Amino acid sequence: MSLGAIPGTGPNTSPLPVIRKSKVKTMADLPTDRTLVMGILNVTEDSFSDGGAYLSLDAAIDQGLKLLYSGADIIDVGGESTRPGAKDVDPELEQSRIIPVIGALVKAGAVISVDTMHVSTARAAIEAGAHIINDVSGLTYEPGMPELIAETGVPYVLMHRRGTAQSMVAEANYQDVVREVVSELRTLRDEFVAKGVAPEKIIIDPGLGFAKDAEHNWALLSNVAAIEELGHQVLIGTSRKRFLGELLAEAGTSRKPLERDAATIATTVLAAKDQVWAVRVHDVIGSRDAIEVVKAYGSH
Ligand code: PMM
Repeated sequence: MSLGAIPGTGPNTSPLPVIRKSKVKTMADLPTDRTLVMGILNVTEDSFSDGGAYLSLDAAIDQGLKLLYSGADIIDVGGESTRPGAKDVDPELEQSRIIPVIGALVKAGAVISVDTMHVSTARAAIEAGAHIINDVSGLTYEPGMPELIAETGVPYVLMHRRGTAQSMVAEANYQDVVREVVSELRTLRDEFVAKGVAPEKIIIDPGLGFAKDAEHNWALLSNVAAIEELGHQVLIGTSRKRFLGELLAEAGTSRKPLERDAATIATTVLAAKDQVWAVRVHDVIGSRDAIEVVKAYGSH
């Protein structure tokens, strides 16, 4: 679909239904009276639930527009799979996948976050109009990332992860996962602040599934308040993750990734009741609807 076909912007009629019309164009326009929904757009070969589906420019832009018209407040664009065991992607290839997509979606009025661990990609994405950097590297962040964030002043998602995509499964060892994750996030946060990043620009994410097994994920999800005590906006990503598949397993077989959206929506309800800033999901409509329910419930 071309940009000319965006509803209201050209002579063509969009084949995409507009579920929710968004007037948001910048971070400042984002609603503050409810949990936000970050829609996932993986322009990758091998992400666990949608790898390869949006690798062409047209398919990626189409999916981004679909997320936008479904009511995504933010679209998280990534060009490198982060799943356990995933191969590293060269930053140049990563940029060739995502920069044109970011440009098109910014033009369409989307607020964009960019899922990258690379300083050069983060810089190119910001130059292309991206609003937020979402860095899942955790304790292994690239040198220069705090300086870039301090220099540009863009909001930054600081996510907890131990090790790399190759090593993180073996690093899922904790005595007290909530206490240790909060403490490691505090240290990371302090490093970024010491290098000039404004504390209010830092969004904290406990990194469910990153060097965490199912028990660790449930402990963190049910103790979001301890993460919120760090004093930052909190982002939670549960969408279609393995711990939900394991919860719903039958006869020893995990529920398939594409059949985990109802469970994901249930976690959105829990996160929204805990007043997290945003949830990162594949199925935007379900989570937006759920958040409206939580908002109505909370106002009575
Ligand atoms: N999870 C994935 C990728 N990026 N970013 C943040 N901030 N938090 C997450 O939980 C997170 C992330 C893995 O999921 P995907 O492969 O479906 O994108």
